[in-house]
Amino acid sequence: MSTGNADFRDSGLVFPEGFTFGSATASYQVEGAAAEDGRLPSIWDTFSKTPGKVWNGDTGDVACDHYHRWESDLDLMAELGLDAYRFSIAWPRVIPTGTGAVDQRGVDFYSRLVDGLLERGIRPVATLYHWDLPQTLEDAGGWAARETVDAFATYAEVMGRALGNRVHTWTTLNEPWCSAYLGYGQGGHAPGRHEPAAALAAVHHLNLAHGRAVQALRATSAGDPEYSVTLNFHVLRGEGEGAGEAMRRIDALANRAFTGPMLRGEYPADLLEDTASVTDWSFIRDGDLADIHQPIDVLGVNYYSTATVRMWDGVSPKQQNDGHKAAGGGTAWPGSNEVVEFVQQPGPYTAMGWNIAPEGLEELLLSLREQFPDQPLMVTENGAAFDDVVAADGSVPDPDRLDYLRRHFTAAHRAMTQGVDLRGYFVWSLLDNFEWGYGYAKRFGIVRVDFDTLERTVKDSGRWYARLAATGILPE
Ligand code: IFM
Repeated sequence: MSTGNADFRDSGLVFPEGFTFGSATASYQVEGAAAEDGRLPSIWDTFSKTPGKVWNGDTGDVACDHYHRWESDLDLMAELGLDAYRFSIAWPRVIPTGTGAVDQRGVDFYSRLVDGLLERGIRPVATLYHWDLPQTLEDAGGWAARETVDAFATYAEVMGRALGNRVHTWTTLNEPWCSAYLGYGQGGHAPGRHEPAAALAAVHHLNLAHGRAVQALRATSAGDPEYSVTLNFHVLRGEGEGAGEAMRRIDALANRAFTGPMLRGEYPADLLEDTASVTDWSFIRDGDLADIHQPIDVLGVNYYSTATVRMWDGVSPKQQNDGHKAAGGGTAWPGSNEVVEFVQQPGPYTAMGWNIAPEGLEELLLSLREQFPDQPLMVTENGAAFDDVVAADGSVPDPDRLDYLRRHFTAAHRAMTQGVDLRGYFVWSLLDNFEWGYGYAKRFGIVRVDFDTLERTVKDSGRWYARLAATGILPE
């Protein structure tokens, strides 16, 4: 079969029966309706309205207008044959000031969404936190303050009671690395702070929020949902003398700072040592690690590209090609900023400037299997931004994205043939949407959104993915 520029012959790679083919979005990136039904500002509303923070001054005020178009968006997912939809809940819709009164209109929106998914045979995979912290909580200290953890646990209880009889999988946090280090250290993400010690406090409070939320969801969910968290792992390569040390340091901050407490119940000793000049970690209290270390059914893995690090001599102009170049001004690497640099990697690159390295996904999945042999895995995000061009007939041929996905699915399949327990794969993203600091300039969707008319058009990659979801056989 051939559609547009896409060639859909089968590769012969077969995914197992029951493998989940899904797609993902996040509330602030798609919903719009920023001031509707009682929703109050999140840190991303504030940040995007601060001049110079987001490309072109773009905001999530309208985004994809998914808040109003959710039914037709669900129809689109059904047309694509998705097994599951990974969405996030906007905390400031449900508890607009972060603590206190629940706005039932917000809860009802997600309840309708979940019912709509189930009616169409699509499993709801709900993330509690994909970066839209109620601004009121940030004003009280944000993730650097322990009180935010209590507020999050209460929010988790509210959602567990409301949706826990129908949600298939609960995910507590999406990419706490970004929330902590880009939000409080590097500053390229909301709330845009440049406080290395606060970034590390945020790491701990996010870890604790995860554990407390799993407990709260378990206590309140009437059904039998699965529990998970999604981490964006850094797959590292090293260069030059001391490459191993550079990789160890970044692995500790980026990866083990989360997997250590969540999956082993301890912070890595080298992380505490590397960061001793920044903080003494006295925000860790007795009992915290036991609270964080909750069993989860599936570990969510987000993967886009690799990163290459080397020890910095402290003299040459510092390279910082870590894939997060959106101006932040601060550092995402407290304790290692003056020691390690991120060097340019060989291409090819996506429109984000991220290198395309499908072998990194295979390597990551194998490494997680080795580190956590009994932990089932799920790719909760993988995809690519490219500068799509709409064809004269209105179709959207996106061969580069299609090729990116095909190669990454192949890599995941290779990992599975080597024994990795990978349960499913969510393509980022269902829709072109608000790409944080890049606004609407970067398109990740397998469905195009025209941001003037809000019209949706399935791209060639979307049709290719529908074929994969329908057959379980990777189209070439
Ligand atoms: O758009 C983001 C998403 O919100 C989190 N993971 C990475 C994606 C692409 O940058």
